[in-house]
Amino acid sequence: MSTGFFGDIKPIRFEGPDSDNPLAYRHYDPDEMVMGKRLEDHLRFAVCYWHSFTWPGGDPFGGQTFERPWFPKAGSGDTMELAKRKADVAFEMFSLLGVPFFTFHDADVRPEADTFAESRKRLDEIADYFQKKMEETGVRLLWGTANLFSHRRYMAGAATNPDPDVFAHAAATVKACMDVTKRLGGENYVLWGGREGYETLLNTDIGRELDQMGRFLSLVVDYKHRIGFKGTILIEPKPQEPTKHQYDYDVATVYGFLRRYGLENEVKVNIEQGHAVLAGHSFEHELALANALGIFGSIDMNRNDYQSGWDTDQFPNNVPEMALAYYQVLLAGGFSTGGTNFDAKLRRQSLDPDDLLAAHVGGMDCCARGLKAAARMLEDKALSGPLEERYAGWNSREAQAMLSGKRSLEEIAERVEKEKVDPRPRSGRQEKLENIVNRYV
Ligand code: XUL
Ligand code: CO
Repeated sequence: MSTGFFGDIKPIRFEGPDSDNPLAYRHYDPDEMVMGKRLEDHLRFAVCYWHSFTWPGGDPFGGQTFERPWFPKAGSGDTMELAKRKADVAFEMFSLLGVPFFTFHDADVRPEADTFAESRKRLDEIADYFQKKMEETGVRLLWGTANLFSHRRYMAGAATNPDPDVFAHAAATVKACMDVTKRLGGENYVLWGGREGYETLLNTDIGRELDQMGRFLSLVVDYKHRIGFKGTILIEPKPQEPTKHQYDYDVATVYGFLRRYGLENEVKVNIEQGHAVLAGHSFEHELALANALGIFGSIDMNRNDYQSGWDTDQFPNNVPEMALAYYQVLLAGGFSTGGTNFDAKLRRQSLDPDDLLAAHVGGMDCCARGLKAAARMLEDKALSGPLEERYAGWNSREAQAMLSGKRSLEEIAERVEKEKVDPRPRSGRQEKLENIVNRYV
């Protein structure tokens, strides 16, 4: 039964590139076969609950701009009734869009109660409600997560808090969220260290805080195995915001952290485009590095404004950027448990219900175009051919002997003199390669 929130809008369909219907897919045909796989199974789109249904449109200079029937009225508190109304509209939107997945934090889906036990009961109750909706609509859970950053108890961090009671509270919260994620068949569990960092070193012991964070993550991994959760545990790197410095700065930093605590085979990364940019990298850099280190998991597909310098969480709309990103995803073998989560929010002036739909439709179309361009580049060996050629010298027996540790520094030096080794510089052909990419996008 329709909630009426979106008026009489019909489920959004693929109408092809010539359609001028603002609420139709032009490039995302879920059934289109790309490299032997359906487009829906390549992209594995997910809508996030928090930005689309919980965020009121505020910024540091002003509060709520959106009016939603499930928001508490001024002066009255949030209720489970409203939470269920929100869920009705959320699942209606997932169905209208035809996305296979959604994602949520505990705080997005139920109002917090006065005690931990009551908050947990509310989460369980909403999970029951979700379970029915998921059965009715066929929408699945890409990942669940805990909000360990909004409540004031977490202002100095969750796992990295100087107060062990906060650590314990956060651990209990993650346990509850993992239980619910498992129950709902979630394919991953995400940890974003929203306030796992510091504002000033004057009150911070970094070594101690990293050890706390390592212990916390080990507890999570142990618990995952104990309850038989088959999903992937993912860390979402971000360099700063809300804290001045966050410990999960970027993919390289997270990998170092995982290695230090012996978790590099247990935990992968959820890479967000905007976070990559905040860290001074490109999205494709972070994706390529995660793949090279064997920790690529999933993506949050939302960009920042390139001028503002903070995390604006906008829907993607740049096809060449998407093509390079999905090129890396395809090189990594595509998603297994991961997917494309839109951790993206409307601009605060986009008030209308159909703005929510249009934003997702445009983002999905942009990703579909990018992925298809990436697949064509891959199938044509447009970039991999020149790349192979660039490293071809390493296929020789002597080069392989050096690489595998069979030659000492002295032996290498001896050969350089004896064989008069005299390397000839070769062009990196960057512009030619950039021109090739532009042929595909
Ligand atoms: C914040 C962010 C989070 C995580 C989930 O920048 O990206 O929404 O994706 O906690
Ligand atoms: Co994110």
